[in-house]
Amino acid sequence: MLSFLQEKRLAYKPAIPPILEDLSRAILVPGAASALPEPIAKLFPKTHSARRLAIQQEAEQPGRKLTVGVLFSGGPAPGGHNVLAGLFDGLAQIHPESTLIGFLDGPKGLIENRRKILTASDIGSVRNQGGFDLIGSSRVKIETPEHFEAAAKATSGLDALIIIGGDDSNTNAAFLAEILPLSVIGVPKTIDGDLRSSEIEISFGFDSACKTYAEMIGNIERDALSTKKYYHFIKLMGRSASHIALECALATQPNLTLIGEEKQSLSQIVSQIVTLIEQRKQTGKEYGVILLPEGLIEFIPEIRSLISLLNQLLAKESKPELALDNLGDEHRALFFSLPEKIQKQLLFERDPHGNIQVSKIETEQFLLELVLKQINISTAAHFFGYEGRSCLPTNFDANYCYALGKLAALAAREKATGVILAIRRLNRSPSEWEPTAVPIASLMHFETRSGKEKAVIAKTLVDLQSPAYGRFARERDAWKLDDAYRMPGPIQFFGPSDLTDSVPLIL
Ligand code: FBP
Repeated sequence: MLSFLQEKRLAYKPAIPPILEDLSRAILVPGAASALPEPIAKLFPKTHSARRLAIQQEAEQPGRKLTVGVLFSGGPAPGGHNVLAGLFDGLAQIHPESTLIGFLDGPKGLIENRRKILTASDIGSVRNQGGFDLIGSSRVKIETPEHFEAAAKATSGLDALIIIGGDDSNTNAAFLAEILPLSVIGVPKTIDGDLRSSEIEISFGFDSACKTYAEMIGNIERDALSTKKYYHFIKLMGRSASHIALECALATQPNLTLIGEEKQSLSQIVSQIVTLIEQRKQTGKEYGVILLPEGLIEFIPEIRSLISLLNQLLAKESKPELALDNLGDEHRALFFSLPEKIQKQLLFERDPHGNIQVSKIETEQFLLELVLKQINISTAAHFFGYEGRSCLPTNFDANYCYALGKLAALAAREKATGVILAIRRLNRSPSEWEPTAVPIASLMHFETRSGKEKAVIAKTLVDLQSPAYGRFARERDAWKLDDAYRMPGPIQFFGPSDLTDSVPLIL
């Protein structure tokens, strides 16, 4: 049985740009083509010349019965079910006999052709709800000729395949668009906020996840103020980039927030923390709150170089011990100087896309131990990650996702392919949002993954020149000693729109 709030949320009507209200009167028109670097263009002969698409009002378009497949890929992000809802409603608007097929458990289900026709009652049960559970997800990479063949079989007869995923899943989408004789359309999902470009202002899920973490951080700040006894080390999910840490820092103003992109060495980080603790002690404060992004460890220059070498060696050696034998003296010394737990975690299997699984590395514990070697304090370590990935989406994410779903239906009718959907002007009211679509290949670069050079969508890191980082850098010193803590409280769904419709601070 649903909770009272879940039921109330089922009835919420997402706000979307007027142009997406009636898809029979909208079309997509090509804009300027962006020239791609030769090696990328070569990999995408079919879609490299795809143009950015803009939406335009038109006279009523003839309806076309569409059969569209959809899948979630990677970690959950709040709002995903609303992409399905927008897509379902959009397809029904285009033609009442259109069909939406969900591939079960993400790319894995696509390869195995496990599917489910989504009905009005299925969709009705997940409107404005968190999670991806209606059809599930997985992190499987579609890369072998057998995978591509299986995907082609599973999608035969479909007009379009919509892939709702992060950077690696949309990389998959770009390669599928090259070989499948149907539209392959990407939707930017990830709580990490690292799938961004001039067109993709933020991925969906980021807002709800950050607001969940910010609520928890605010509660811890109040606890710290009340009991005055612990230093809380809080690691925040978000993979390599520190967008979540930056957003949460702006929302809660803790005493210290480490930003990976500042690329400090391990000793600089530890001495910064120790200095903070000493200074606070002088003012009589023996407690505090410190935020760190899960990807911090990847940015510490000496560890970054160790991880990159390990990635190469682990891609070649079946046994991690053999990889260790081939580390040079310097890297070996560093590796064995790390706590045993961290050594093991650095060797954990890479994810199917070749990424180190930073969420499994206990960086908060590691830093805390290094600090405790220099100064005596009472500490508590936390990791906020999975708690934020499947919560009820904020109005921002519910609206954004529903709009993306409707845009996906339109893009399917317009036979767009090899593109990722985007909505611009997200910091304004939904009535002013600008739907668009950009060629996925235009977001790509080459990167070493599993020991090989591969074309992948570049992860967007925190820009140290951005206004959001600038504000953080200007204000953070004042948060060190004064306890300027802010408690944003839980996500609000009812009440004044300043509370219910706020947008991510980094926008
Ligand atoms: P996506 O890129 O798939 O959206 O991943 C989001 C994320 O939550 C990361 O922040 C985190 O590092 C990772 O998933 C954890 O992965 P898993 O769910 O496999 O433990």
